[in-house]
Amino acid sequence: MNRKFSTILVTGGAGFIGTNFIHYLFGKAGFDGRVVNLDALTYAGNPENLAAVQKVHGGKRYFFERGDICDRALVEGLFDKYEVDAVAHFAAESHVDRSILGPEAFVRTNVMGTYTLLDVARKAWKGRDDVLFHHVSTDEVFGSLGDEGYFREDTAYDPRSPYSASKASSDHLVRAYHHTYGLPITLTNCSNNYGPYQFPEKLIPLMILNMVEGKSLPVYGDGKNIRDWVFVEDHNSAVWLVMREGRAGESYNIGGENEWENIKLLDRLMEIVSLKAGASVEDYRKLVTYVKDRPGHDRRYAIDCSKLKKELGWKRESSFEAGLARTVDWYLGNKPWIDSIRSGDYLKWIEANYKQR
Ligand code: NAD
Ligand code: TDX
Repeated sequence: MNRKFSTILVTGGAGFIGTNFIHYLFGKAGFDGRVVNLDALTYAGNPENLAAVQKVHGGKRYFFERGDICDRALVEGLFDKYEVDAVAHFAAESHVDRSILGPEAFVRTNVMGTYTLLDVARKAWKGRDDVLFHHVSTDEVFGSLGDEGYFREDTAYDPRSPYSASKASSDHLVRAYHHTYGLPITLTNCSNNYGPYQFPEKLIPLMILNMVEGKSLPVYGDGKNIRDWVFVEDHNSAVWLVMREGRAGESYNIGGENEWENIKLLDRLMEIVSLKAGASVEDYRKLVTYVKDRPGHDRRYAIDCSKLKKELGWKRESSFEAGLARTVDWYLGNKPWIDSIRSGDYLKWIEANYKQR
């Protein structure tokens, strides 16, 4: 299998992982076709992330389209206008805490949005087999582990938060479109990502920024929940590999084989940030505050990604130390990005830089 695509519709390409994916496509992946980035620009999307790509490839090989994946007419129009032959579907509401406070947006975007994309793709592609719908999903669909064991591709789904339930639902729809209509699909379920451009509501960027700003470092519950961390570029190299080489209808787990208790990860992060920022680690430690636990907080995630490694030969490039160092450097060196994503100024920026639909 060696699929070739001429126009990839990347949904959610102005968010954290989608941004990194588009940089990866035009960079290390050496993709030579066109990328259409469809993003609604919710609080989590910032098209300025792709200013460098826009400058070099804008209007030729890179096209930004602001819009909602639930807008069927819009999505149909894009398939038609750009002759899309692959979808890399990243767009989602992605933050578990927000899903607890307001599940509706999660059901709308993650379930209805995925359905809309699938249904438009099915009708536009009319049984073609030289096309692909790739769905980016999460390990959270599998639920929570005890001290032992790993999530495998055949682990039963057991989502526990509104976020993971909405992602599980989207995964089922993607598989159903393959089994029922023969839509060529691939699916990946990945563990926790970290790296540049992640919205500072997620654990690692939130903690880095709170340290340098002298704010409290909120640890949920006893701090002993475990996550498996993977550098975003390694996630994206796996997504791209699965898109080109993965068997249609299959899902592949992606992980860092890198489990950390939250409190131990925070401890390591405090050491790295204090060294790089020239601050005292003792002062950072005083900021650590145990707070009320997240309702339904999953205890442990851990991924078995042997299928991806054995079948497709995937390898991670980044060690955790190197990835964390790059991430800390990026957040310490990109204050304007942080100010703009927090203030929403990027909306003014896109009005100045892009023609609105
Ligand atoms: P993110 O929240 O940073 O970005 C999501 C992007 O989707 C934003 O740019 C947002 O504007 C856009 N979007 C939201 N609703 C939309 C809509 N209705 N129409 C069009 N665009 C919309 O998320 P992320 O962390 O980059 O996650 C990307 C994907 O990867 C998600 O599907 C998520 O479930 C999955 N995932 C994330 C992680 C992680 O650790 N962050 C791990 C595994 C899987
Ligand atoms: O302030 C915090 N304090 C804290 O203790 C935050 C924001 C988080 N936590 C804990 C909760 C989790 O155990 O840290 C861990 C990581 O939390 P998040 O960064 O919110 O990630 P998580 O809930 O694990 O989900 C992430 O990984 C899987 C992404 O947000 C999802 O989109 C992805 O699917």
